[in-house]
Formats: sequence, structure tokens, C-alpha cells
Amino acid sequence: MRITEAVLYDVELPLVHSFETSSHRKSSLRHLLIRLTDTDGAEGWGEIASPAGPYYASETTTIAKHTAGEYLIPALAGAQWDHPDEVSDLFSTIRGHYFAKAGVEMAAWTLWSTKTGIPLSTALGGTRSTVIAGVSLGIEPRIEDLLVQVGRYVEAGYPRVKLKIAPGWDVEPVRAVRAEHPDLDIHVDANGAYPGRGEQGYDEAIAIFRALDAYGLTMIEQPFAPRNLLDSARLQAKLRTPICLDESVETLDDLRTAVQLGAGGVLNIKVSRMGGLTTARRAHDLAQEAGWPVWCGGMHEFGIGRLANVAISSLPGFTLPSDVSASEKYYAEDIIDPPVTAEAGEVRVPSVPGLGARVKTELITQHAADSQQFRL
Ligand code: OSB
Ligand code: MG
Repeated sequence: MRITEAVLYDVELPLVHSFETSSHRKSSLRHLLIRLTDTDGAEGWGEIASPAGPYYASETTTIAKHTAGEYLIPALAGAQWDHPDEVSDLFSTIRGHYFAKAGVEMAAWTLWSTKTGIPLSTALGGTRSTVIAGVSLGIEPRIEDLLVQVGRYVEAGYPRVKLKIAPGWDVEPVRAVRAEHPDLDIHVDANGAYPGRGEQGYDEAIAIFRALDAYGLTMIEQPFAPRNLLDSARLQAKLRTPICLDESVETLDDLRTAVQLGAGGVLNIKVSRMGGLTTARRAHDLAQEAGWPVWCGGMHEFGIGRLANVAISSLPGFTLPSDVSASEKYYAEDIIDPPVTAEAGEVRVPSVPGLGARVKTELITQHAADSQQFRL
């Protein structure tokens, strides 16, 4: 296969319910969508789901746009490839920029899947026809508001609820949700908001995690800053609740280090954070060897990135519910048809080649602040 054209759309969609994490609150998402076309006119779509601001990771939408346009798309020019893993290799000399790489590589994967007739899930080694979905709930103004949100998604059949926590919003909301839902699979995600050893508030942070340990949580996600694997390992030794790593693991080397240090026991595999489906699949294999269960995290993806998340979640090591809730949790109208839906908390894995849904180009154009075309 050889790519002859790429189009990059800069698209913003409003969220149906605004979302607050330990770092900031957002009410809309701005992602880049990319369409690749090859010499035979076959097309593939990908999504660059980096957040607009540099809070989850340093790679913002504007930076990703620059990286894709100046480095990644030009690297495709003239390249002949038979498998998307080779596209991933084309980017190997470019350091970091995992979100941008993931989106461009995803377009290569969906194009390849369409052309070969092999469904994305099958090509990745998927074994499930449905994946179990969990919801991720942001910080709310009051505990009562959080209880309404939790009740709503439990009612809809989602079997797992993840609660965002931050200093000042941790033990109390968890206690309240646990009191109303004694048997619910609950996990918390701090997005690295707690101070590490030597920083002010470390002792309080440890006391909070010890208190959280009593609520039967499935995991505590990313308690400390991304690079702070040592404090994560120290904390893991003190808790029975497994620590899950998200921001800490961008590369397979990061994962090997984390496993070696005992910095956790669960991995959140985000296709975007790890630079694409190829690395995500390798991380799954490595985690399986290490005995770490995995699940797929989300970045509030539009339908394209969401379907890639569904495909990777069908692999056998994804034994915990993934953040692949239905499109309607996020957007009034998704950019794919049909949108992703969940029934009793399960999302069906498409069994057809390609993305598994039609991309609504008209809607994309309507919501695009701009688009750039590259002829290769
Ligand atoms: O840490 O998992 C995270 C959203 C933005 C940035 C970071 C995270 C999240 C989520 C949302 O938790 C997961 C979803 O897409 O529903
Ligand atoms: Mg997380």
C-alpha cells in the first residue's frame, strides 16, 4: 500500500455533560481527524485525541497538528507498506508525540483492514464479540450531583464506575457512592494529582490512600505524577487495592520498568497515549506475560477513536471493563453512523472490515475549524 493523499480536520464537538478532573474542567473536545487515501482510492480514518490543553500530557491539539503535518504525514510519502506495523516503524525516529502517531497509524490500520477484508479486531488478535464498558465520571460541584450521575449509569446497566478524585474530593465522594452501591465495581483515578515524597502533603496523601483502601475499590489509578514510579511502588506495597498506571506508561520500556519496580498491578492501555494500535497490542502482550490485567482507557474520543478502542478491548488480556461507553454519554451526535451503543453495559465489536461504521464527512466538515490537504 502507498498513501497518496491525507486530509487533516480540526474538529470541535460540545460535550453533553461537562467533565472535571484534578487539573481542569471542559465542556467541549477538540480532536483532529485524518483521512488517508492510497493509490487505489481506498480510504482509512484515524483520530488524534490529544486534549486541547497540556494537562493530561504535554501534547496539545495544536502541537499534534504541527507534528502530523510537518513530520508524520510527510513520512508516508513514497513509502510502500504491507502492514500497519510498518507505518508505526516509519515514525520510530520521531520522539514522543504519541497522540499524533496514534491517529495517523489508526488511519493506516482502518485502510488496511478495509483493503484486506480482515476486521480490525481480528487483525489485532481480538477474541471477544462484545466488550464490557465502564463509565468515567468527573468531579461534580456536590456529592449529590455525583450520586445522580452514578445512579444514572448504573441504571443504564454499566457494571463499573470510575470516579475522578483530587485532593479535597476523594474519601468523602467514595464513601457516599459506596454507601449507595455496596456491590458496585468502583475505581478511582487521581490523574497524578497527589504530592510525592519530599513534597508538601505527602503524608496526608498516604493517609488518604490508606483510607480509600478500605472501600473495596477495584483499583486506584495514577496516584502520583507520571514519572514518579518509585512512590507508586512504595504505595503499592502498603495497599491491597491494586494501583493502575495510566500517564506513567507511554512506551513499552515504561511498562517494563513499572513491572520491575512493582509500581502497580494493572495497566490502562490507551491507544492514543501509547502511539497507536501496534504498540497497544504489544503492551497487552507484555502485561499478560507480567500477569497484569489490562483495560482500555479513553480520551473522550469521537466515534473513530472510540471504535479503535473497542477493537483493542476485544483482546483476551482486557479482562477489566474499558472506558468505551456509548457515544451518547459524550456527544449529542457522533461523527459515525451508527454511533457506538451499549446494551446492559456491553458494546458490540464490529465484525466487518474497516472502522465498522460510516464516517459522516458532512458533520465533520460542519464542525471543522479548518482542514488541510496533503498530496503525497
Ligand atoms: O485519565 O482516563 C483519564 C479523560 C481525559 C483525560 C484523561 C482521562 C480521561 C477519562 C475519560 O477518564 C475516559 C473516557 O473517555 O470516558
Ligand atoms: Mg486515567
